[in-house]
Amino acid sequence: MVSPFFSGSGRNRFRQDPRDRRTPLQTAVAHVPAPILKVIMKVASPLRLDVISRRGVLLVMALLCAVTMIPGTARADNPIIQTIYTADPAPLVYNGRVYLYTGHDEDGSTYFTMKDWRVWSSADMVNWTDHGSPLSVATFSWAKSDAWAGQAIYRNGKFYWYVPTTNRSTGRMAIGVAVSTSPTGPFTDAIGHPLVENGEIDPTVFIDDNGQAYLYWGNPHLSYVKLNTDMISYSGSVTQIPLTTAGFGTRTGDANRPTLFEEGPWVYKRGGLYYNVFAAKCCSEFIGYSTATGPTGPWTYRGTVMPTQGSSFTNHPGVIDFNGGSYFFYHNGALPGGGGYTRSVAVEKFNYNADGTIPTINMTTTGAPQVGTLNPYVRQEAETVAWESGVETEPSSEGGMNVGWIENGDYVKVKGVAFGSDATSFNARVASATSGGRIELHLDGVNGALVGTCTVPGTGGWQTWTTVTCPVNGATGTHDLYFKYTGGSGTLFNVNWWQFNGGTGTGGNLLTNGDMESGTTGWGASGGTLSSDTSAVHGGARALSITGRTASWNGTTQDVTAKLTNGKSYTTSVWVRSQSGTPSAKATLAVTANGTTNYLQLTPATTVNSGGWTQLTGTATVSWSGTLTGATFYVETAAGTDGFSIDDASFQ
Ligand code: FUB
Repeated sequence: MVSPFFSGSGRNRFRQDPRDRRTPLQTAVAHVPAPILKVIMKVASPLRLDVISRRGVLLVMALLCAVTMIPGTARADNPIIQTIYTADPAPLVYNGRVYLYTGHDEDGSTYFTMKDWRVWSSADMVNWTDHGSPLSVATFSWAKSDAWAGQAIYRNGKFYWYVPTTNRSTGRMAIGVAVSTSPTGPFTDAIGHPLVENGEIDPTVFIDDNGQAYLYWGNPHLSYVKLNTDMISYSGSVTQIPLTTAGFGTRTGDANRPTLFEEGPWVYKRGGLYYNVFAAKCCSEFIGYSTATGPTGPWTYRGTVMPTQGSSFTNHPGVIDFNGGSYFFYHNGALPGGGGYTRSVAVEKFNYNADGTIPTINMTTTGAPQVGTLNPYVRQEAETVAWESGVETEPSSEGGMNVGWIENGDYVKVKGVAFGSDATSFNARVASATSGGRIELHLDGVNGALVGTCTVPGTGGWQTWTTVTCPVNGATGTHDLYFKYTGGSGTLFNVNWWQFNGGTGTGGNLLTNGDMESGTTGWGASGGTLSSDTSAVHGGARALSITGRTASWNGTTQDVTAKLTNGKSYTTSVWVRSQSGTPSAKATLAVTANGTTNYLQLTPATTVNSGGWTQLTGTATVSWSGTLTGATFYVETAAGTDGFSIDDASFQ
């Protein structure tokens, strides 16, 4: 638990004042002057015989470089994850969301003590949903330790996650590959043995425009193999990329490492140019980059992306384009208790220069601006967080994660919540093994305007869930929303999800029973058979399934005729899961006016699968001429007749 403002003790053994985290040695060396550190680094450098021994050297250095905490004052939203320490970011854009794959530094680590990998996602770059840990060292029966820096990629309906971990039988670092049909897992070992092994680390994966996939990795060398289209085997031999000073810059003072390349390559292609962004010149590292006209070089060193900054002696790049912007992910030691082995992932937005070069990017506490707003009228996960104080997350018995270890005064901030003009009530899914407490709804600050208070009762268990409702007054426009949790002493309650409600037709969800918790109420089928499904749900206890479809337009339907406003823009969100296959699903509105029916596509057709839930989302303006006589909301497929399920739908 690394939240900056908590106090007291709960059932979490990690809950402690972060100011108490430093060991006496760390405290003693926290202010070692920089020139002395440089001397230590020079002495340590020749000892670096291989990656593993390098880590030993770094252990000494890290103790000497241990940092002091950041005082608990109000701050912006970088680092983007605060509930645990995270490292080695690997972002992936998929279906309109950014999925962020990270490592996980254990609390209080004094080495790279990393047992599992984590997944987070965001549609707006500021509110990040915790998807927990779908992959760990234990997933690989042949691995013994070290969940270090990996990267995931999507191909042919599956997600492949390449990770470095230590092979028990050889004692060397090897690259494993895990696979899942969902970006959030669970992931399984795809082949039951290392994909490649040469004692080196930090895989990055890239698929070129012609379909050829490449896996690169290395420290101290930089190697690649050509992956086959199955993504779990390769052709040809492992090839070393020549580390020339022209390609990777010049390092002085280390005869064994004449170039700046250290580790953490991130290879991608943009505008016909191949980029290799990497951690440079240990230690402390900065981020440098090289470019090439082909995927295997020859590379030309282009300079610094992010200078050495902050209190982590490693850094690690991840670069994406998302929603028209470019984003640079990295890690630092900026959270309380943070440092070289207790790192945190952060992100900055940037613009490429006109010639394709990358500008110098500095670490900030502000982070990236929000893309759009967050919709409070659809079910939102409690573990979707822009910033938090004092809470943690854990797997929920209802699926996904829940927020827990809540104590009096803890809070969660959700950024840029678009209430519009008519929030009238608030629902939250809660559980408490004690006597509960209250959820206060504040705008724009933890002590900002109070627009509602929900009482949470004891429910008899931390995973015994009930839904509470309370009235809301004054939540209009767009605001940062603070859930301030209050109550007595000790741990109060858990929260799984929340949702605001508003008046229909003016901003609230037009769909009846959008969360499917009332069975098939409100819903129909345009062919096929409808049923309320408890076997696989996106949230709550029920989803809605349709089977026996004989045409792609056979789908789940709901009449919204009486609820529409001519010329109004409506936003759709619905979670879909196929029962077989990977059909393309979409939401459509059939609008009948003056005897003519027009079909308006509400969301892009999006590939869904049977391994997990995929969100369809889009915004469209609904208009008609003459008298409206019918309007039907459909979820259907672009082709095929696979059965599918929907859950947590909104149209507003
Ligand atoms: O997180 C463990 C190691 O530290 C990674 O594999 C390297 O890139 C460095 O960040």
